[in-house]
Amino acid sequence: MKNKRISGGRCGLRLLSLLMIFVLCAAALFGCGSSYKYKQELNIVDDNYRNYYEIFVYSFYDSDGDGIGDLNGVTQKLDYIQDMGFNGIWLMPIMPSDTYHKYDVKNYCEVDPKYGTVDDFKKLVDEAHNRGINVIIDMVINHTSSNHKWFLDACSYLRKLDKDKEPDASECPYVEYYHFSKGKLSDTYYRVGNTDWFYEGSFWSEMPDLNLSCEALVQELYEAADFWLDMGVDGFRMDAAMHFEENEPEFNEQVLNGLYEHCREKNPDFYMVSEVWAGYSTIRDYYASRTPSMFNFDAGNTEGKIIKTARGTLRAAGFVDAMIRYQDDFSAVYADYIDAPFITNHDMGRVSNALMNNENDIKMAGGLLMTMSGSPFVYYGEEIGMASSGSKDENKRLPMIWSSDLSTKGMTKGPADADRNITSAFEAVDKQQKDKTSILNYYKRALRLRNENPEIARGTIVKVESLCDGNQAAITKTYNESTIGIVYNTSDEVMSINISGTELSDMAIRGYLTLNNEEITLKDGVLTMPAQSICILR
Ligand SMILES: [Ca+2]
Ligand SMILES: [Ca+2]
Repeated sequence: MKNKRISGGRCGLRLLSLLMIFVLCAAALFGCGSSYKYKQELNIVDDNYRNYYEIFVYSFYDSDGDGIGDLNGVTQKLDYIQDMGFNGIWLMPIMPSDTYHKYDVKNYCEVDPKYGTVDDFKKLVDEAHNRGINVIIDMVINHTSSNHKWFLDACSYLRKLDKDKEPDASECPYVEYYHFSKGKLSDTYYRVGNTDWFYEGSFWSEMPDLNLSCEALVQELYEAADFWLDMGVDGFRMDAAMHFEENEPEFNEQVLNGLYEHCREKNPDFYMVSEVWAGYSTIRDYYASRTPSMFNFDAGNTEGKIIKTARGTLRAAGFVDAMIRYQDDFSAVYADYIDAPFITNHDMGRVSNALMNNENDIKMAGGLLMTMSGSPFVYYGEEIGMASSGSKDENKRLPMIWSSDLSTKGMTKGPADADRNITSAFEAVDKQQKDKTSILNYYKRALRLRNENPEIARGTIVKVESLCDGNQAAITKTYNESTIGIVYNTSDEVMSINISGTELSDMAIRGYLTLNNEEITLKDGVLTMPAQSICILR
């Protein structure tokens, strides 16, 4: 009866407000993020602890419509990269090469024409620096392309050389740049034409190995480094560092250190991260090179500690123990080390595949990575749970999915030999940006937490013993006399964790990561943590 007296207009208003209340209640119930009240001021320290984004330029963003990603495309996406919270990018090789992946260089002082020009690169570096983003590039010095002028000249010299004569470097200096030998020294040696000469190609016949004990070659590589440093490059990612000379780690460490110190003369803030894809103790030992970072293949890869913890086969307490072991072991070899953890990279199946497209586990993996010490590296597409397929390399390097509409500007066509019709289980960037509970927005909050709390990357870890048990674990991290707490619940259940009487008891919630933005509360010393959640306290 009452309703009859209300005019149509007011009735509409009341319905509207009821609807709004319903929407708000639903949002609160399903945790749509409206309740997060812990956004802090940014506190980004300008040093070599950074949040890196690994970019395969070819598959990232195409600026000129030829279907191949390029440097101008990366420049156009710097706002996206910055908005996500990254303050460093690693560009996979950009130097001229005949392969799509470009890990076989033809000229160390040029940009591959498919990617753009030297001027495009300078512009990219300047625009990145304007946004506080450092740029590091892949430096591939274990081998060159078989079409590098050095190798072509050396081979043509050897072809003309009399059978009974030894090569003379004063006639052709490049014969000393590679590992040439009379006779096939191993399975990875290949014949030069129809001569008696062979060369080492440890990865592939078309990637001849360089001889890094040749002083003239090393000087040329230093000059190449100067070329990139002069354009403002902030660091190098050193490819295949343990293969410079097989089974000669001390020599390889000297090569790394020599280049690092050379670059530091020009830029004292120069950064270097090296690929030593090996077991844990080998990675640790390479810190004897006294260069900043080794990729942490113990934490990363599809069977690494991060993915295992996200999957639940390693528990939170075990994950924390691993983090402390990294800290103790790496610092014992090199006090100034910066750990370089990652989940996967361009050589591995993607995290979405390793975790069977389980969105919760994918988020958990991102959260674990983003609370680790050092400089985390995120492979492009990880932030949207992009798919890979099988063991074929091309299928690990598919086009970044900016939109589900493939005709959208900037979409690349990807490597020619990649399988078609590999579908991602998750939405494209444009949709995930609008969805508060997407993987992308989870990463964004995780990166934000790092950018609010410099202790996460730089702090010295101490375990809170009494809170470490199975799927729950807690640590403190202290940097510049400021201490934060990090508490993990890696289980599928809500946990009540009593922090009173521990090192965390005087702390308050500073921020958190939950699967779908559910709240974490701290009441009377008890943290209530939803399934697979991480809480930062201070
Ligand atoms: Ca292009
Ligand atoms: Ca080698």
